[in-house]
Amino acid sequence: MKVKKFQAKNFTEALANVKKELGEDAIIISSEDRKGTRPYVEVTAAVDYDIEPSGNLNCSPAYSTSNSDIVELKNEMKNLRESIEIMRNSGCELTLPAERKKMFYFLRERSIKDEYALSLVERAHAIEDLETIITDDMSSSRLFNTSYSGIWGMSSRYNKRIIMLIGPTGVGKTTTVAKLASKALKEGKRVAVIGVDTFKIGAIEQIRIYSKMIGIPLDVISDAQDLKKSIRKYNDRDILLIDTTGQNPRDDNYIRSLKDIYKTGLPIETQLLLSASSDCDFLMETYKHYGTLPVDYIAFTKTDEAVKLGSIYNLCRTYKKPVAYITTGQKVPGNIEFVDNKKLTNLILRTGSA
Ligand SMILES: Nc1nc2c(ncn2[C@@H]2O[C@H](COP(=O)(O)OP(=O)(O)OP(=O)(O)O)[C@@H](O)[C@H]2O)c(=O)[nH]1
Ligand SMILES: [Mg+2]
Repeated sequence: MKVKKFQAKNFTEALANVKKELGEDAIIISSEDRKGTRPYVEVTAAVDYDIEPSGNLNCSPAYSTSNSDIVELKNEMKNLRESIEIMRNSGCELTLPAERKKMFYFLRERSIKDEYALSLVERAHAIEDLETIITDDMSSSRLFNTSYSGIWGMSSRYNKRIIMLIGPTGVGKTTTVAKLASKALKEGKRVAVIGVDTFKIGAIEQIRIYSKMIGIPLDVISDAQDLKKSIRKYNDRDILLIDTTGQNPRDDNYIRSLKDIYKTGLPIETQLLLSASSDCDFLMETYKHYGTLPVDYIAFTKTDEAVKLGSIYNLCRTYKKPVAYITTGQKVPGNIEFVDNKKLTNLILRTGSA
């Protein structure tokens, strides 16, 4: 085990130095605020080195160890590793002052990642400050994109909006296309829907039923070339909504077929739909795959089912994408909200389901 002291301006910086030098597996043993004209934080961290496999011990000529000695040694090592693992999982928050520790647990309870919770706690003096800080963070993630022109705003270059919804299977793409189409229609826009047929049983039927119910035209296409024709056909429409079918994002053919759509050079706005009720690790992993496509916005579905919404913050902060809207139930039309950052923050900070 290697133990080392680190000094930095604040805890977050010290933690970053620990990770850089000792790696992700390092554990924090203690942390102290050093006062004075130039205050700093001193963190003591340790890392457990990998122990050579038992084969090396067995053939060591320097000691004559019996089998039972080796078994005992192995058990001790196992126990030691387990203790270290427990310490690692119990985390560095234990060294935070009481008020900050309370804030940290408050954030963790809402599924905000530990490293983000630590950085928030570092910036907040009291729990009441979190709302402003998180709202600011969410706003800065919007700055990484061209400003969001509102759901029906037109870009200056094009006189129509072509919006494609992508995302994991069953996340709510078709339902959301129907919600968006109804809303646009209600607001006086000329709308059409394009369904990408992947021969999944029932998929086209579902969007066909919705289109009929809402009273808008539907075109079913099977590849990128068809899409060009379809867009020409709907030249008189303000909003074209493209419904895709979710497939395994690890499947190269699926991602390739989506990439082909962009190769047409059409000004497609891509909204990645993710279910707010999914586990945060799953969402992060999923984003990595879809993130190879030109995602413009994230939209979170099923927020009504989610108990904790911290993953919205985690996703936005990690991938620097703005949230276009959230969906809040199965009802069509309705159950869709175009929330601003303050409202999103309030949702993230709330406890339990809404
Ligand atoms: N609770 C809840 N359910 C939703 C929401 N949005 C969609 N659903 C439900 O989720 C299920 C799947 O919705 P779909 O719209 O078919 O999902 P999809 O992404 O089109 O699925 P695939 O086309 O198979 O990839 C349906 O039962 C919807 O009613 C929501 O905001 N809240
Ligand atoms: Mg669908």
